[in-house]
Amino acid sequence: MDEIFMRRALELATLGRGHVSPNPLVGCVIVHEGVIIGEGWHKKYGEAHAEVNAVRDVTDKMLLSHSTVYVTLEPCSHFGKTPPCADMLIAEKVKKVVIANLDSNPLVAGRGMKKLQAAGIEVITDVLSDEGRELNRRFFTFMERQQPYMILKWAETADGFVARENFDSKWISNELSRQWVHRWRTEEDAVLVGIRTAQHDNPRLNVRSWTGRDPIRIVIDRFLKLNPTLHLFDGTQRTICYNTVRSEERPNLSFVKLPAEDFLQALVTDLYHRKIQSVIIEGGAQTLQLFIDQGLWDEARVFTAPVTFGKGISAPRMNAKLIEQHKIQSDTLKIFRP
Ligand code: AOF
Ligand code: ZN
Repeated sequence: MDEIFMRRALELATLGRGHVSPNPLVGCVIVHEGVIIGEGWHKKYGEAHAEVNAVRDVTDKMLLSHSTVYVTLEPCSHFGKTPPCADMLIAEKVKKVVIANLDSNPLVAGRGMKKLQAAGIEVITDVLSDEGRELNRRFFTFMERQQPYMILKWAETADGFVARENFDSKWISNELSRQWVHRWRTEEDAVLVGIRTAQHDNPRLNVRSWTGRDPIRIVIDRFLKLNPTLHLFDGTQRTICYNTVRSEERPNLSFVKLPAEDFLQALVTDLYHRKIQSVIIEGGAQTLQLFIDQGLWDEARVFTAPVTFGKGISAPRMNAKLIEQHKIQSDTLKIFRP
């Protein structure tokens, strides 16, 4: 039974996708004598936590003292943007709390659970913990490794090329695959490209064929060679240009100087300090390969289209494990992990 209710809580948690970062996705169900009497999830960054929304959803508050709370993440113990959920559950005198994952946020990290136990509430942890870790892989990576969750994305031909030598081949994947990419942009905090992609494709890196918020744009331009008239610099969307020359703030556009040595590591650390929890790297091949070679990636999403170029710029190479495969009309999408 615990797993059934936790599965529902995990499902509710996903409804916050694209709205809660850098907070985790959290869902909560409250069960009285085998019946769900309240449901909630963390809907928006800075707003009420899942437990608060679930308790609000309960009509007869008298039932709470005989109820079990299923929550995908350990209830918080700190005053953040909202007061501690653990205190609220104690005040409501709930009987039992079942948790999928403990919170890796150093402000919480087990304290929420201890608070509940000290108040005499029974606590069970690690129910569907693998599913919970997977759901919040961005949050856990960010908290535990102090760097964003890095997703690589590219489209390659059947014979393994991502572009022609003269870069005149902008589209390899089909329109539906490209729509998937727009959805992904709404789900991650930032999109990153290297200098060659910025130059040759002049991308906008916004969300057009899906609904949701635009990601922060990140471009690597070590020597500030890029043309300032590119879409990336138009100030319509928060943009960060990492370089080795100078730092400068403009409206919606930050130039950030990093040391030439350990440039990529400095870049991910800077993203961490800016609370950017996940990044999707959209190219080009050279930039993708740099992140792969430094071991700075957590997931790769590769489209393969049924076309051949014969020659061109080769797709990145990596040591990876295939974990998922989808057919998107004529394209194949493969998802890998290191
Ligand atoms: C919970 N339930 O639904 C979430 C939690 O600034 P705040 O107050 O929103 O706190 C953010 C932190 O609280 C976040 O980093 C994580 O540790 C925890 N998130 N905790 O009990 C929730 N979203
Ligand atoms: Zn909380």
